[in-house]
Amino acid sequence: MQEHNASPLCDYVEYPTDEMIARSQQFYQELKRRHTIRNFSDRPVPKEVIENCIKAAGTAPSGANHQPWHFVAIHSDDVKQQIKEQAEAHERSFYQGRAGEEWLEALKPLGTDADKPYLAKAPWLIAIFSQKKGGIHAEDNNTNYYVHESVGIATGFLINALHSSGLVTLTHTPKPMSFLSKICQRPDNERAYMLLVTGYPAKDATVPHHALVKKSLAEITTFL
Ligand code: IYR
Repeated sequence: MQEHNASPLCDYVEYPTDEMIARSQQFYQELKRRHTIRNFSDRPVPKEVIENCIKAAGTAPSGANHQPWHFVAIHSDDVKQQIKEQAEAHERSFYQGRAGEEWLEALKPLGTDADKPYLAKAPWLIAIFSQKKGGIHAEDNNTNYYVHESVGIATGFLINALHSSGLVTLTHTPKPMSFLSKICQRPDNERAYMLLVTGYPAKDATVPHHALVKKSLAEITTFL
């Protein structure tokens, strides 16, 4: 290996094999309880929870450790309302034909439509931005690498952290998403990646049957 500065790995934890198996099983059971939810309560969620979850997301691996992401945590009713109005306008044209027949058919079992009341109702919207240029320091302007992969992993960490804190999420990707850059006043080197709606579920929240169908281990895995 090339010479480089490094510290000893001092926070790794090893578990006895039995415990490792039990932990992996428990983790699977925990993640299995995560569902994408579209019925949110307006019950407030402390900012500290959102901060901790974003900190957890920020530990994700990334290309050259450039951490090519920025999270805009939106609590302001005014900003949420602006996002709702613009997202619904785009979604209306999407559902009225822009999506095409095959896509609309694929969405039918989820029951989605152009109305997005949760964008104004949920206590937090987290807009995730990817950065084409940046670097290990926030003020850098170097090339970033594997941006999509890196931001995808960080988003996965964030979803997991929010779930583990006892909140529910919706991964929302209005198409196009450029309006989010304007509303959130993000610079030119950033692209809106996803909008994560988060909060408590409404009392009558439902999960579409379609979303409960998960491929089996055999279907998603090959052991060689
Ligand atoms: N963005 C739209 C449509 C939509 C697309 C996919 I792919 C989904 O899995 C769910 C919805 C909307 O939010 O309604």
